[in-house]
Amino acid sequence: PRTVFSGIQPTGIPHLGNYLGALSNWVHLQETARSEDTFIYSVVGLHAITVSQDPTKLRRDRLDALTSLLAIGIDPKRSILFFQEDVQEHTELAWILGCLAPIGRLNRMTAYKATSPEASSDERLGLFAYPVLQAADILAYKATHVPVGEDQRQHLELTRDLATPSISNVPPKYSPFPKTPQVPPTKRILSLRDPSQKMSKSSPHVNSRILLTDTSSDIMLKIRKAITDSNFGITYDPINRPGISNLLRILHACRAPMRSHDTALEESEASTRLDDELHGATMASFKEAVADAVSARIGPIREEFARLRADEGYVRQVAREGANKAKDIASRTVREVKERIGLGQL
Ligand code: AQP
Repeated sequence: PRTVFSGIQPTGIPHLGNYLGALSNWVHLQETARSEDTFIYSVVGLHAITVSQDPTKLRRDRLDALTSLLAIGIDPKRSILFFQEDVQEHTELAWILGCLAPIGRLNRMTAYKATSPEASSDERLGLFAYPVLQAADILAYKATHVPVGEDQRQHLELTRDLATPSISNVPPKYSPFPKTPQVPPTKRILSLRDPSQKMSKSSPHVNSRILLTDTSSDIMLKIRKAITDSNFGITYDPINRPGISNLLRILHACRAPMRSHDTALEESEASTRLDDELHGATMASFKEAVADAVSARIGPIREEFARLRADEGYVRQVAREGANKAKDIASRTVREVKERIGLGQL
């Protein structure tokens, strides 16, 4: 049986990069479930506070993140949906793993270096240590599958190493963690304003990202303004034409039926399939085609989000029930781990 775990930070409404890079795969996995599989999806507030957050905004963002997961099709009858901070075992296991994680290893994490290029003594411990919390998130459920974007590969490798008996023996009798982490080979979706950066919730440029709640006219405007280049024609060339190539990937992914990322964004497939249609297209007509495909994919999500937002009581109830189910599993793991290391109940 598979145990699938993944998380999203409550740092704003999820964008097209989150959706195409990770969240659509969460739904795909749920849709292809066998009866013995377990799906655990979390809104990870403890990760969000590794950078400064406004408490009022964070409260709103937490609810919006969980609402977004319901809106894209995560079904609380089939998947456990919860707020990470409601299950204390995450922090408890993170401390235990933190006592085993080598600092040198954390120092080499590229995601950390990107956030703090010039690490100083003012750097916050939580930001530095968050891959350890991420390892705890995964190991608390002994997850066998962790569908995340490719930017998370290094963190999954740390998780796998912290789970090996030679380092931690945590958790005991734990073997099914895959030798190579389950990262879809999806290329990241890039910022519409600066294709050298990934599309991100925290970029100050609102036109750099398409939100799952954007209207068709928002989408059209943002795609029209997307930075491309002035070369002739529409060709797929991620190195020399990153802006156009990003739009091509978006077009292809939004048109693809929901399916595994193993095939969804294959570059060669993307370029050959679209070549015929786009041969001779102008930049304006190309952008219009991209905007139409994005609107068609996101429209139903936006409508479902609006419906659920009017029913906050339901969303809170899903979170409460999810936290109880998650706690049942995570507390068993933490009990086993504490026994193992000599901290079991006397
Ligand atoms: N641009 C992207 N392309 C593909 N996948 C992406 N992910 C994030 N950005 C892209 C994947 O989305 C999942 C959830 O992301 P997260 O909420 O944990 O935050 P993040 O990775 O730090 O991404 P953001 O959206 O840019 O948030 P902020 O601005 O708050 O840091 C992850 O699986 C991630 O890989």
